[in-house]
Amino acid sequence: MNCLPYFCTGPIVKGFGRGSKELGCPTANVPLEVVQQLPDELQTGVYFGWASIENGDVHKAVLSIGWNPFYNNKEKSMEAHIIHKFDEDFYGKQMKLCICGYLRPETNFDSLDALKAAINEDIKNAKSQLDTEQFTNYKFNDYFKQ
Ligand code: ADP
Ligand code: RBF
Ligand code: MG
Repeated sequence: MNCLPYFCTGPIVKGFGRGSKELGCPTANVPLEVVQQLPDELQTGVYFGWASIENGDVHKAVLSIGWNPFYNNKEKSMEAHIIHKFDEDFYGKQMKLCICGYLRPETNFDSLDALKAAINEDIKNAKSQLDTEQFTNYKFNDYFKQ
């Protein structure tokens, strides 16, 4: 995809409240306006990249962009699971993202367990991709500096 890496930012809003956190996979959601500004070439699907909160440390992340076929959402959404253990929630804070690469299309699953397993696989793939020379340098991009 020509538009990658793609840098964007937005405040963190309440998501669908489906208990992603309870699944061990909290996802920081951004407002619809931010989703609507994504370039058309950025097809829906699961991505890996880098993320920071309020210009803090830059962490690895997996992102889901689209309509979540498993839940049949009406609105397009973008949510990021940051691969880091935070001590508290950060609703309202500013998230910066560098979307680096595409992992797979969004799919429907037979069960929540199957979705969870796919997400765990995504996290594994994201970690190893972001450790490669092609993607590791974006962590230090000026975009993440104030
Ligand atoms: P919601 O439906 O409101 O998005 P989630 O269950 O997806 O709720 O939890 C998301 C919230 O959890 C985020 O907005 C953020 O404040 C918090 N959070 C804590 N740790 C993380 C993390 N590692 N990645 C993403 N969000 C996290
Ligand atoms: N939702 C889907 O319906 N299909 C998917 O393939 C899918 N993949 C995801 C991959 C990642 C890495 C993440 C963080 C979320 C994904 N989601 C997907 C969104 C998921 O349904 C949403 O985070 C729920 O809130 C989880 O309970
Ligand atoms: Mg969420």
